[in-house]
Amino acid sequence: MIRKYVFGQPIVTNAVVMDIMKSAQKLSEAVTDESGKIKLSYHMSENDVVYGLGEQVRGINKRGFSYISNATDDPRHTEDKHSLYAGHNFLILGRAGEGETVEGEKSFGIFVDDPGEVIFDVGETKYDELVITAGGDCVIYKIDGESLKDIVKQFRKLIGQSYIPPKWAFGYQQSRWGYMNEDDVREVVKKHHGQGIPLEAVYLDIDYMERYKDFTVDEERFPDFCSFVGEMKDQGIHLVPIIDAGVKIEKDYPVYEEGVTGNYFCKDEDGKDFVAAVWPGKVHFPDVLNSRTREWFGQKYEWLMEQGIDGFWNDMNEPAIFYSEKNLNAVMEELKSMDYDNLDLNSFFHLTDIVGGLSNNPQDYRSFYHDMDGVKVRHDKVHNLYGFNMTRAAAEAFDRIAPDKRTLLFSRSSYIGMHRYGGIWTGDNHSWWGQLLLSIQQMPSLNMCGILYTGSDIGGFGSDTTEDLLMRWLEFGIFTPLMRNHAALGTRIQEAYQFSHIEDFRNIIRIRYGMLPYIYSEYMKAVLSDEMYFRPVAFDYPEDAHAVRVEDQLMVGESIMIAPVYTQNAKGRYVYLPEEMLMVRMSSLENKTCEVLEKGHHYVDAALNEVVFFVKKNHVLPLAVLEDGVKTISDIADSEYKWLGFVEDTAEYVLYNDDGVSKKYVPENEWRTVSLRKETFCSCIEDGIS
Ligand code: MIG
Repeated sequence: MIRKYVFGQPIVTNAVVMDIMKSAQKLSEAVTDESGKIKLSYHMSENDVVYGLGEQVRGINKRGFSYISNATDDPRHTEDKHSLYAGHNFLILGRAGEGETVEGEKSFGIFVDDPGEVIFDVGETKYDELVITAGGDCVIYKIDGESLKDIVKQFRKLIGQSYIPPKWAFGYQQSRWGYMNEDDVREVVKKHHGQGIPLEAVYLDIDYMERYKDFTVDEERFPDFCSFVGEMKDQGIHLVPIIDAGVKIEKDYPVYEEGVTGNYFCKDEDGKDFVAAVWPGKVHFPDVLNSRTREWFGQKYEWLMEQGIDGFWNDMNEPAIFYSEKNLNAVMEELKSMDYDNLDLNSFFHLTDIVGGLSNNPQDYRSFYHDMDGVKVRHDKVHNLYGFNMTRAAAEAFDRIAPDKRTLLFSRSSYIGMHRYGGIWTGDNHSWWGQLLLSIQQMPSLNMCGILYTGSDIGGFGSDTTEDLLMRWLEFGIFTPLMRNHAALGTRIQEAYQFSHIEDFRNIIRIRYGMLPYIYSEYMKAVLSDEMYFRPVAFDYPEDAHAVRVEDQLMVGESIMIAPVYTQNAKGRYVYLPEEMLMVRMSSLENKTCEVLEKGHHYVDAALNEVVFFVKKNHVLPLAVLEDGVKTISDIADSEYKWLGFVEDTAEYVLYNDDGVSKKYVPENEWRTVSLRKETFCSCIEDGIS
């Protein structure tokens, strides 16, 4: 059951799609404090668990820290940070059941629909208290359910169906900030495909543009973009260009000129177009919270689509600000007035503070305005909606431009509701082992919020990766819907073919392709039935006290559990099995062993080149049959499967498949059910049952 409570005069965010009557009762745990903010307080018993909050730092159980929804371009995702790129204001307070288990019926979900700053103090100030602080104008939804899964499902119905990318977007994708021209891209394709490593897409980062201007292509680097897109298509490769939020201020640049004359940009206090600086230098921000602007900005993507582009990533849309014109002027004035012949320590630190504080400055976010279809709103009140609406602008345009086709789209910043329009990637992580764990832990939290098409920069974005880190990260990345290797300019090159054990990389990436029928089926079923593709182990085993504490294993789809290795030099790891399962160890699609392990704690070996996962009892999964030299998804016949599984009595598997590009999704009553019986399924792998 969902109850809706309205405080003050909330802004319409479009986070939810269901019309719910507001509750006649008051939300008894809510109080309004002196400053007009709404505070919800809950006592937590020792074993209560808190799930959710989407893209955030720290563990699956969020208890013990506070998290602030305030979309921020911060490339160091360390444990002391309170905000990353998004506002995902949904959590579940999982009430402790008997022993240390988690009880379904007493647990509940809270969604705070407030696009300004919201603080979730999950037992940081007081270990036994959960305190949520929101602005005075907001809507709060409280969800009761039978189980953790049920609470999520109700929430997901409330916020609407998740985005579905084209099927090719489930293939392996390569990116790097630093591919400068056609030849750089050609080489990436040639080296992957030439080495027998499947590859589906190459990303174009900011350097494809002419001086970082959105919807332009640099003619020296890409002299005939349209035919280059075609040349890549002929090899099965999709090019995915980046689009940034800021529009460069430059005379005669059509997007800028149209934006000014059409009155499409955010305004400052004086009603002038607000000036900030990002990659292109000085920019204006399209006011994507305005429907007219959304239509205009979205339509700009058409120019690239006409040249054959069918995927985009939206960046810098917190929106990130390197500096604002106004603040920079003020800081420069102050610097000039400083007596730098005689800087004492206080003034020196003040100097570094004001210079360092130029970027993403809260004061700047309070100094520009949106026109939300007739209502003037100061940006900070709706800050977390910017990335959502930039992405919505694009998605709504795709519906007009190519209504029957799926287009790949994902964003850096997001708010709940954006999951209907696109996916997200988890931003600028680092090539650190701890960030691999963070990525594992973010996945189920994101799925709770409806964000299913997601993944992290595999290998790590910032810092130099290492061969073993990339290998382990790929072994986890096999399971993330977005499987993209991406790195920052200036870091060590990290395409799979750059390392000595190319064969292992080839094998690992081929395992992903072998598992595609499963990954795609499970993704689509999760979307079409409002379920989670990645789940904390406790969601499937709430009555298991050990399962409730598991922080580094995930349920993936209906049949399997994964326990990725995420530490340096490990030759394996401890795994907790909440029931008897079949352990599958693969060093390649062709080379696998299976062993039934009983419920309990195990030390499981996993050599650097091995993927290990666990199949639940009476569950199976389809594996595609891959020929040598498969280059892209389209090289795989999707009519013939092998079945891998643990059949003690009978197992049924619902296989979903479709053409992968159109929006004709197969209705539930036509999903294909495959039954396997023990008598016919003798070993853990069956060949060629189609
Ligand atoms: O300020 O476009 O998160 O993926 O490579 C950096 C360059 C801007 C941030 C994105 C990253 C991308 C980078 N961008």
